[in-house]
Amino acid sequence: MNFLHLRVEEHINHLATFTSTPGHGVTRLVYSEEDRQAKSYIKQEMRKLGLDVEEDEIGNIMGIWHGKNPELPQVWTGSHVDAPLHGGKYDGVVGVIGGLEAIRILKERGVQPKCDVVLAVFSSEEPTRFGVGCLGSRALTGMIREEDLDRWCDDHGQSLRQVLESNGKQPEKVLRQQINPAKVKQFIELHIEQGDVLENKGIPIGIVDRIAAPSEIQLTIWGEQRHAGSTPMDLRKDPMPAAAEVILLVERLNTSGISSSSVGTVGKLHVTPGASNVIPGMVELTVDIRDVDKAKKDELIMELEKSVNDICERRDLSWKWKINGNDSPAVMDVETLHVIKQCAKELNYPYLLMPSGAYHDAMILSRKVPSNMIFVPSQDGISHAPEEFTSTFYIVKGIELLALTLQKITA
Ligand code: HGY
Ligand code: MN
Ligand code: MN
Repeated sequence: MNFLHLRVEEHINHLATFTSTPGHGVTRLVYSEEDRQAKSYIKQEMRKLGLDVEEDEIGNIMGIWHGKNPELPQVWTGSHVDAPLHGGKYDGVVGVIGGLEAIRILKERGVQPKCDVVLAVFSSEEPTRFGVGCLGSRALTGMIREEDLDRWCDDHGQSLRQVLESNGKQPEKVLRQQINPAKVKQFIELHIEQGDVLENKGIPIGIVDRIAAPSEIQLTIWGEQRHAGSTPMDLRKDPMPAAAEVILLVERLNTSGISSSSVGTVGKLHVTPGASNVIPGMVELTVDIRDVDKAKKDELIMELEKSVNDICERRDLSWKWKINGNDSPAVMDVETLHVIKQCAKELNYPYLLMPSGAYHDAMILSRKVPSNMIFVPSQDGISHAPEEFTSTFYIVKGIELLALTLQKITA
């Protein structure tokens, strides 16, 4: 066990203590106290490593390692530290501490990069709070519109604009703080695979060639709130059975053969008023549908919306369909993908070219900057759960590959 292993474990275990559900996984909602603590830890570690630390209006953090010629376009690496509800210790964190330790490796080797190397912690990668993910990287790539500040709300009805203002931030500035693609030549994100392909094949490294994109939809169905006992079945306008039909439909459409690569989940269901002896007046559910094939994903969503209309019409219910996010799949940069392959060969690390079923900040950054991802295996393919685990043995391999790749593309 060498110092790098020890530092990786120290970072991961320390960051895991910043959770609002201790003992039940890592829950770290954006702009929560735990999110603030995690970011403050990373800023401290960046400063200890001699990086210049900056923070922007939406909470992205950039640790800058100045290169010999600051005029040259920068190379960025990094990921996120926010976590879903009862998530794991590794999602996002591996890319942040991995970037930190990769920079340390290069510094200890006496490497002097030609251009700046920037370690980024993107704010709000998880959709947990606002229903759509990657807010930090969307802000940096100019993908947040004025109306989004008001339409993206958390479960308390607080809009992104209101939460930013209550954190002393200026929402208008969020709309203007984009990176200049001419000044950033590359982004590379180290991340856990969050699936079981690498583990099943016994391969330590994944090199991502494309990223499936999500569509995040909020469906609200209204009925009539009535007594569960005295209301005859034929007089009910119960939104719950309608929601049940929709939930089954999401599964059926994604196993129907319309697309061979789509997946669909209803992860949230909120019933109002939520009493056992009351016919609900309102049901809200979220639909998350993803695919590497944009046309097929659009077809699935159109099909689903049409069916929701038929279900609600037949049951005489009203409904609202709110698309929070509707991203296009991302293709990774081919030129740097070959550099990563070359480096993996040099290190004698077997690797697999593969798609990512999960989305990442690299999906958003790739709209403006050539982007790539390096995966390390997830034990049993588990992620977004307390059982999420990736051995330090694999994380260190990912860091060494990231370090060698950064060294080559900044030489
Ligand atoms: O949902 C995702 O794919 C990412 O973990 N936010
Ligand atoms: Mn995640
Ligand atoms: Mn992630």
